[in-house]
Amino acid sequence: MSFNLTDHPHRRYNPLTGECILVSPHRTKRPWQGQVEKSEEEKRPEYDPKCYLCPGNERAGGKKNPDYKSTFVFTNDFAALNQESPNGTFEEGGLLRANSETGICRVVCFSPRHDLTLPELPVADIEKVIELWQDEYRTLGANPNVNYVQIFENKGKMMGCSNPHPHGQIWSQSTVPSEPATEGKHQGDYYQRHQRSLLADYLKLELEQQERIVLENEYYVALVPFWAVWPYETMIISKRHIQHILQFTNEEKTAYAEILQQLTIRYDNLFETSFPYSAGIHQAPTDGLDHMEWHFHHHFYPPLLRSATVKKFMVGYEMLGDPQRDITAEMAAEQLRGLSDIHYKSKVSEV
Ligand code: H2U
Ligand code: ZN
Repeated sequence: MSFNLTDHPHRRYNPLTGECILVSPHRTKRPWQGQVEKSEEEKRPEYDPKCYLCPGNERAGGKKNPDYKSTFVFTNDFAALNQESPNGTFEEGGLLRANSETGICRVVCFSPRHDLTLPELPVADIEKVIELWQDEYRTLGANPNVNYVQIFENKGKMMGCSNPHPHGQIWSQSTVPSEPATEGKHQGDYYQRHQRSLLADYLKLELEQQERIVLENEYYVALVPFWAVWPYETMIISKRHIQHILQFTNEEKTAYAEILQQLTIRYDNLFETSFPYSAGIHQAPTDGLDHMEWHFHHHFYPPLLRSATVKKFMVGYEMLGDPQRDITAEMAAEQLRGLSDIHYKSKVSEV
């Protein structure tokens, strides 16, 4: 039998990072006798007097949230980075090295409603979140000490998220952190060699093959990348080669809100649970350069494997060798593609 990606163990290459992942599709034939259970859904109130993100409530340090009606952003009261810390370097024997780092960390509330999550928000409200991300990228990025703005969302208890109120974070800083720096380098090498965007060329291949596409609209594609590590890992990639979110047209902003909603609805429908993940935008640094090599995209890294409670462990060989997966990217994409685009909770309430 000749080698194929559906039956035989192989290593897949991630052109954005240069790393490899081990895929073992033959193992999906193993019998599974573990639990397949639904998680217990807690019913949350629209307003929780004890939530530090709800409108009108007090946060740590005594600051009071305004009675906000749509989105709300504030500087993190326990920020990992701040602007005031002193500048300096530490070096000993060439091996012990450190540099001071400054930055600004923000917390973004997606909605005043304590009981909703991104997939349950109307598209118009998700557009408001995108507009806030744009404002933050613009203003934080304009700060001469901020050279990179990382917009992200950490969702669900399983991911260590401290509060179910729909929110995300933004960490901005003077250095480009490792993940975007590596992706920037690989996109840069490709752009120099071909004068084309790495992700535009990748998207072209994916649209031809149609094997790993989950969703597509006029301006974006959501797909399980060929090199996905997490079982249901996805990426939203803009069809147009843009470097950052300030380049969206109005139509692109709406289409982005639509695909964000559609993708997260499918995620929730997969195991009929509020699907946990870490997700975030990768885009051009804000160091004043053009960065034509950069192509805007949004990563979703969800931990769940088999049910609302069974997650993938990144242990053993994966901590010491390479990440590994059994279900292929193609199988995961097929499963996500086949799900309803109506949220399971709204279906229940229709009955
Ligand atoms: P997580 O849910 O991902 O932990 O993010 C919530 C953030 O909110 C967290 O970084 C901040 C925490 O530092 N926070 C405040 O800024 N003020 C508070 O009163 C509580 C939490
Ligand atoms: Zn709340």
